[in-house]
Amino acid sequence: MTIPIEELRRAQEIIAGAARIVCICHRNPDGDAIGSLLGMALLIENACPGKTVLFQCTDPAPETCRFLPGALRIRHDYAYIPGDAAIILDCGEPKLTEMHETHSMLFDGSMPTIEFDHHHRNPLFASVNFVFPEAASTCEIIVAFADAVGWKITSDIATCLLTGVYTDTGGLLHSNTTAAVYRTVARLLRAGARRQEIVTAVFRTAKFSTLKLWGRVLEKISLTAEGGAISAVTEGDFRASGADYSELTGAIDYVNAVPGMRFSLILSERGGTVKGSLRTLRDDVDVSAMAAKFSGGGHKKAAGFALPGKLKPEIRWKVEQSEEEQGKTALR
Ligand SMILES: [Mn+2]
Repeated sequence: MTIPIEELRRAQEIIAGAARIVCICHRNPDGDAIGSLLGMALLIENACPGKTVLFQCTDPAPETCRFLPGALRIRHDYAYIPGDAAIILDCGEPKLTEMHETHSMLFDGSMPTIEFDHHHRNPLFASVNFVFPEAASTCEIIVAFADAVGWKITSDIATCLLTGVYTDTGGLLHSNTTAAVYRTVARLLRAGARRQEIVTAVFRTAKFSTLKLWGRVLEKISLTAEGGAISAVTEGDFRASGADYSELTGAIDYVNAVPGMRFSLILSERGGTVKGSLRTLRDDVDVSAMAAKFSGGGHKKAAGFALPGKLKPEIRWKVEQSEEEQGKTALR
């Protein structure tokens, strides 16, 4: 991935010309959203003293990411002032910010915006777009950008950015873990990224309520004739386990582990919406196309959608005769 020089120059102009810069990531943020939000906000604060940098997300950082520097500075009350510029991170489309209706100035061209993203159906909605679908994470793009403009990546910033690289590659295990990803990891470790802090907080910590919720997910897996491993969690499951919605993150990788399946799906009930998370391990299945049928999106191997409604269980029973019984029937 090479950062195009013309876009780089325009982005620098936007940043130089703004007194306040608001960094925004998608609602219900994952490690890459939080890592890229914090990484970018701290990079600008360091490189451009005197500028006010706002950390904005509709939802707070998930608990697993609260150890990151700056995580507690995230607010959800951004109010536009003329002269502001925005940097939008890890958002495949405007509505993922959940600010598309309340803050139309972000998307109608009335304020300068820069976006960094790696979702392949991104409609390039910002004034300057750094969208690289071949990147495994948004954090990877930010590392390339910071190095291209010559911004210093401190140990704190490297820790934020490595979190995004790790979470979007499932701990460097997903098929999107290219040589470029390993190069980025090496770059961040040299910059002082505190790898073990990330491993402990993100991959080796599971709350009691999370394990209880995952137990319910695993208990309810069913396999469909179309080759799907499917599970569902209701509001009742969240209540009974004491888990919040964000604790479902990661459970899909277990559902996706059933051998021979084409895809996996977890449906989860959240207020009046049902969220679907899709994964596949196969090259000939595109789950982002499946998600698109339900107005969702994502990547070829990991995608999601949300539909208004509730979950209704459907149980099917049929009587299957034993071979012995069938034999008796045939003899009569
Ligand atoms: Mn991402």
